[in-house]
Amino acid sequence: MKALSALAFSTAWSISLSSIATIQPVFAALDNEPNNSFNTRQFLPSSTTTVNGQLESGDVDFFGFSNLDTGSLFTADINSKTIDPLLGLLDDSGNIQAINDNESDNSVLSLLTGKVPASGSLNFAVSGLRDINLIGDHLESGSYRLSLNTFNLPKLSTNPTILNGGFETGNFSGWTTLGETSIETKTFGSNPTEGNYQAFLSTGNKTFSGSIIEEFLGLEAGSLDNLGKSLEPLPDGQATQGSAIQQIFTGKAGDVLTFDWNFLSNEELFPSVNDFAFVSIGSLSKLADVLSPTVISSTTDFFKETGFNTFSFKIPTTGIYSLGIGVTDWRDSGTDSGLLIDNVKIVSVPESNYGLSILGFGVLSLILRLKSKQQNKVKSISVRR
Ligand SMILES: [Ca+2]
Ligand SMILES: [Ca+2]
Ligand SMILES: [Ca+2]
Ligand SMILES: [Ca+2]
Repeated sequence: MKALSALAFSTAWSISLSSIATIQPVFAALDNEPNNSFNTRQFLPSSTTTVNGQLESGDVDFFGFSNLDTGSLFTADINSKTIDPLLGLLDDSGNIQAINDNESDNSVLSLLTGKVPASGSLNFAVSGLRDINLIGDHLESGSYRLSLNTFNLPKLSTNPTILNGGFETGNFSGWTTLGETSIETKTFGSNPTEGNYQAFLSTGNKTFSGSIIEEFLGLEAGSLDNLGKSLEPLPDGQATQGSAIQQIFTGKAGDVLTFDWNFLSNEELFPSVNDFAFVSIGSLSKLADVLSPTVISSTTDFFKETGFNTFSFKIPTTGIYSLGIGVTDWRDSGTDSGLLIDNVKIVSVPESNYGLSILGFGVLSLILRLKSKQQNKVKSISVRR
């Protein structure tokens, strides 16, 4: 993700703090050589959440975390002022599951997210930039900190109607969030469409895979991949990593939900890296993708944007609805896209009242016409006099 305002950073930080506040206190361990292969990995004591390590040229540090809560989500990141790191995730047999070199378009630090497997174990390898096979093919040398956080998907509650739809509280009150989300002002480079604040979602930094987003939003497994595949000609793409927000509310038949959105991207116009923004309410659909014809150059830190558009959905029957809005990388995670959201609202069109008011207006105008006729009669009488 691109440079964020101080406000955005503090918001993102407070959210990540609140989500990890329920887990154990931080226990730090030191990197202990030799730990240069999966088989000689350093097993960390239970409750260890941080490793302070030292990487040398050609060195790889393998670590094993254990006794984690199966099914909980995790973020693992490397911070360093001296090296350009790369982070690998391996399964319990040593097979590489994921690699991250740079967490976003403007950071060389590394970050991986996912779900703790049934074994309750996670295995990581810390190496230097571009060492995607984790064999020490790099010249980086310096200290780093590997941090692991685990947390559960947020608990959902139902609002009586859409709350904080314009984000004017300056936070995500009323919403649940997953991934890299922040509240932005006009300093972002694109003005809010309502008030002073808007929401921003990114495909860079602390993002989650499509399958975890689907679970978060209560979508059918594979539905994000299927939507992405419908937008490009090749058959094998995946919604690799993204962010989403959700609000569950009670909607009345005939009411219309609307919100404003602006899709931003640094991606080239290639179908194979067709990042997209989406909405789910009733069904899942695309808001915009990299190939959207309306993409214009951007006044934000992104290269291009669609500008603000308005999404509209008429509530078919009275009941509880889940509104999910998100953005995801497609196929790779190398180049970021984002989504600005503002002015989420429900426009009530109470049909019975509307009908009554038309009836009422009709009756009133009839009375006025009758009165007018009477007055005219009186007038005419008086004129005669
Ligand atoms: Ca090592
Ligand atoms: Ca890197
Ligand atoms: Ca707003
Ligand atoms: Ca991308």
